[in-house]
Amino acid sequence: MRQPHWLPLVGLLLFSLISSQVCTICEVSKEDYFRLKPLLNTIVKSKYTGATKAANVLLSVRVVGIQNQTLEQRLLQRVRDAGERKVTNLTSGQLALITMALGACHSHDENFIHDHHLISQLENKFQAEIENMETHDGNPLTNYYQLSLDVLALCLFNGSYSATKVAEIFSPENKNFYFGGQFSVDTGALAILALTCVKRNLTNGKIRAGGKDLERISNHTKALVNKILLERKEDGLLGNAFSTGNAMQALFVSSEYYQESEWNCQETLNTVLKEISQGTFGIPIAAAQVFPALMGKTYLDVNSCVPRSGNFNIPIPLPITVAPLKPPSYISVNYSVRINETYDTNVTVRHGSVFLDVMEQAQKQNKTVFGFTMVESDWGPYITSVQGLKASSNDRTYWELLSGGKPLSQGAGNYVVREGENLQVRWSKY
Ligand code: CBY
Repeated sequence: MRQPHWLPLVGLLLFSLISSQVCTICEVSKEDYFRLKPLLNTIVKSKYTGATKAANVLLSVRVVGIQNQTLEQRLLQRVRDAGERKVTNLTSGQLALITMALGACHSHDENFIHDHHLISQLENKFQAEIENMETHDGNPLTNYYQLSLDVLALCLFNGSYSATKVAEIFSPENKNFYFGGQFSVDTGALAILALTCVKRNLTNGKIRAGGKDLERISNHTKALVNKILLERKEDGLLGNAFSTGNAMQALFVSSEYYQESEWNCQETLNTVLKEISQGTFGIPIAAAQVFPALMGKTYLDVNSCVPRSGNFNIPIPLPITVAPLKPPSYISVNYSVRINETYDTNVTVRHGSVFLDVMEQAQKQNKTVFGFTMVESDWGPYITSVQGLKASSNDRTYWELLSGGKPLSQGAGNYVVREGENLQVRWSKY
């Protein structure tokens, strides 16, 4: 019997309808779970002194559905400490992360959010960010990564915010999406997650808005998606290894804005797995930020978590084996501070030293020229001043770290230096 001639056409139509609905989510297959072990190790081994670091990790652990009472209790303790004692000292994004971590997966900690008025405090902090933008040439107190976290947390946990304001500030051309002219993939990704949440609430009638808000939010999302796809590297990474997890989450929730052919999710996933095996995500915050995406999850899933029992064997931290004492070997590097002039020196440090060791050594040589201050951030030490000259969010100034004239993609506490390298801290504007 002959097929009716229109049958292939119907097939084609059905196929295109279905494929435009499919979410481009790829995730690590069960057989490959063992490749995530280094991430779990990093997460379990860490001491967790900082509350926001713990919050970021708790959020990921919960969203992924890892069931581990001891780990969760340990993280919770840290996060609660911050929520109880020093909310005023927290930045808006830190409070947003703490709120999301506590609120994730309908645990009992939701009461904590309520009892400590975390949502109304977050509303105030978000407001303060916007007021600072109004008085300081569009510069928030912190940055757009944190403003995105604020909107995300307020949106997910029924705080109040204005969709019109959100549509206004998250315009993709806004300077806060760029550092020194370079689009920040991390920032764009978090903004997409926030905008998607707001869009969902507008569409399902949870919040009301002016007629143009929905359209503007959709347009912003589409433009940000395109900017992220433009930052795709040959190996599939989006931005760099540290932004890729966030970017994958953003692309998971925004698949209506790009064609399947525009992003090969599997390729990105494979490269991330390779990076894991090379030890790239060796600090807890890096492991936490990449984990959800690898399991096909996003921060928008905090209200619909599925526990994943028995799938992971949580490693028990092994006692650290001490290597037999070898006499240390030394390397020498060039180090300079650049403001308008450049101040040079040569420094000898132990093999395996990090950027910060070089800075400390130089400081010992000459405190006036190489003296510096730092604060502990979730990603390790952040350099706040050199020669007494302080970085400022209001002026968009910071101390940039470079090697051979190229900006580093790791902070001072993690970047391992090599013999003969030309290292620099440079007074820069972003
Ligand atoms: N988190 C935040 O507020 C940070 C947001 C973030 C976009 C972040 C990257 C992304 C992330 N996933 O967490 C960010 N960095 C910002 C906003 C900034 C700016 C901070 C100032 C401000 N007003 O908030 C600024 C000044 C532009 C900046 N980062 C500077 C630097 C350099 C720090 C140098 C120093 N003085 O110590 C540095 C080292 C770049 C350089 N070459 O100088 C840098 N950042 C790096 C490398 C990074 C990545 C860290 C990767 C790593 N393995 O250590 C980063 C993940 C991150 C942290 N920055 Co910034 C980006 C990346 O490479 N993908 C919210 C809070 C609640 O936790």
